[in-house]
Amino acid sequence: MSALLERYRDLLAGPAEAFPVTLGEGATPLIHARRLGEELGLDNLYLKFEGTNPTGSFKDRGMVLAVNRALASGARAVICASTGNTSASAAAYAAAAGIDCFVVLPVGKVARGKLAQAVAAGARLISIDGNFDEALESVRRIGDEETAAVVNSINPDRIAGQQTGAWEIVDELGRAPDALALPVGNAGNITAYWRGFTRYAEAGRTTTKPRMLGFQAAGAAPIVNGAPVAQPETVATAIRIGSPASWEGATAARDESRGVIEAVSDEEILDAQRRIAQTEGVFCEPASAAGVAGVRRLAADGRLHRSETVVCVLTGHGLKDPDIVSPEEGEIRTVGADLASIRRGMGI
Ligand code: AN7
Repeated sequence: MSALLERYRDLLAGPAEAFPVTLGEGATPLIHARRLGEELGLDNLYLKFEGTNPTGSFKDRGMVLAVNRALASGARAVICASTGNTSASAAAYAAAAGIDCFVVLPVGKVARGKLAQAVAAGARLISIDGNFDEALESVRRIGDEETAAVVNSINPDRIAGQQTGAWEIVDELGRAPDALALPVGNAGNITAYWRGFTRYAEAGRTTTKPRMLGFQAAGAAPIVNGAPVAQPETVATAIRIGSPASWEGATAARDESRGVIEAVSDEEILDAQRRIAQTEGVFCEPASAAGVAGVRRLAADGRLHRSETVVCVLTGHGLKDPDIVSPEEGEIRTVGADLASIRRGMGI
């Protein structure tokens, strides 16, 4: 029984509905980032580290609901398009449910750890000579044929389950933060968080709602540009998406919350990823660092104030994409096995 879905049953599900499939999702740490906050000029900066979810990303919050409901409706298989994390999550939950999982992936653009997860869980991988947007278009059509339940965020259960991230933050802080920052790819998560805060306000569990701060990679920034990007490119492969399915949800979140959706460069993303790890010990994947890169800019130009409570959602674990930080030549000192050589290697 999913403890996450049980905890928020009153907002998510009927009283008698059963959720037998669980991997222990949710209840992720909200870390007060004092050292990083000092660097950025923010006294109340928090990191919601979604990398501690069972498959290492926020996708598990919605996948647990989507797969339980697919199972209950008699589905024998699920299918998704993915830049990596959705496929890793779908593969794991489908395995736990005892049903098949098909994943359609953009060739050569899925991080190694995510591929390994899908393969290990026994998913059937279909790699296409195309990008995520083309993969999702095909999956929509196959979904219409009803051979497999689609578990991309066009499935409303995915967005519904992902609201739990917002609810956990309010429950833990005792109120909504002043601002919430996160990366934007297919735009499901920014849609889900905003819906979650709004739902909590309606239920009387918060009196305020945060400004929503969404960040796309500069080479994959359709919402910022106001037009789809035919050939999206970024080092943050998770958000290499040119035609987001939840475009309107994202702009509604931005406009209703008086927030922003801006672009950050690959260089800013990778720099933020390193600073998060080196100041807080939290290793997230590149896409996840986009929110922190954006917050750094907003704090620097005075659009975020020192005293404001800012939560950055770190959407996925750094171990998923180890190639991004493989040591370059010279970063590892190779020395003899004797103490003197090791001391020299240490520089003492
Ligand atoms: C780490 O797995 O789209 O804006 O197919 O893996 O809700 O799409 C992943 C997206 C941010 C963007 N951070 O979230 C997929 C996929 C990480 C991600 C996003 C993704 P959305």
